[in-house]
Amino acid sequence: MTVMTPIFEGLWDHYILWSVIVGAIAFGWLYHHSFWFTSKDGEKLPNVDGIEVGVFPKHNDDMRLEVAWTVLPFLLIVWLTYYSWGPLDAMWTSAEGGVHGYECDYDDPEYTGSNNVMDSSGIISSDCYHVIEITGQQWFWSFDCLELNDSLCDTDTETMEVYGSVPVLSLKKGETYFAVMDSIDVTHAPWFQHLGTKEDTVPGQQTTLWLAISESMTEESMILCAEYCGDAHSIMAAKLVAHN
Ligand SMILES: [Cu+2]
Repeated sequence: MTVMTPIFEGLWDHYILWSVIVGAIAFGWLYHHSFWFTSKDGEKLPNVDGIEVGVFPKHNDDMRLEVAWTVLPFLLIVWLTYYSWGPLDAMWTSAEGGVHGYECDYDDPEYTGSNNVMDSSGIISSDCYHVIEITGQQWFWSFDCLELNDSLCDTDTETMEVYGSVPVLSLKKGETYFAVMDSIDVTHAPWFQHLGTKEDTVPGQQTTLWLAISESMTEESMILCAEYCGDAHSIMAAKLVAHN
């Protein structure tokens, strides 16, 4: 399974790289010290910390070390925040003139759809977007295409192995959708696997999620629930179809 949104692949690789570097330092240090400072059988070591039974050990610290392991991780966190800023900003862009513009005006004679395009960093931008609704409920998803015509948005049901009867949401490639979401019972979260995005649906509160269906999107992908919501949570599935 691949994530079809290159911004996440870039983020993933970058975070994995830093995890490996930090892991190598932390575990290298740990193993080095574990073996280096092991006493041999019968060896008598000098009591550098002046450890005595019943007496609190002498404080033995190193200011440079304390500063280093506070400042370096802090700088790394600042860097990773900076690095994630662009992708996160694109994921949570405004519905009022953000990277996807404004809601499409279907009466505008110049309207030709979202015409979304992906830049070299994987960020998708659009001329305009379409609004749909997603409702979470124990234990199924409901999709509402609102006023959109069938070629832009369509719903259906289908029987899938393991999951049984699941709803199908069919969206058009090159178009960008703004899902306005709600839940009628507990918290759920649709996870659009190939888009690599998920967002909570919360009872009594509206949340939103951008669904930018790029030309490179896989034809069929899964939507699962990513927030534990009770007995049938694991089979609370749906299918996303990206059509031409
Ligand atoms: Cu759920």
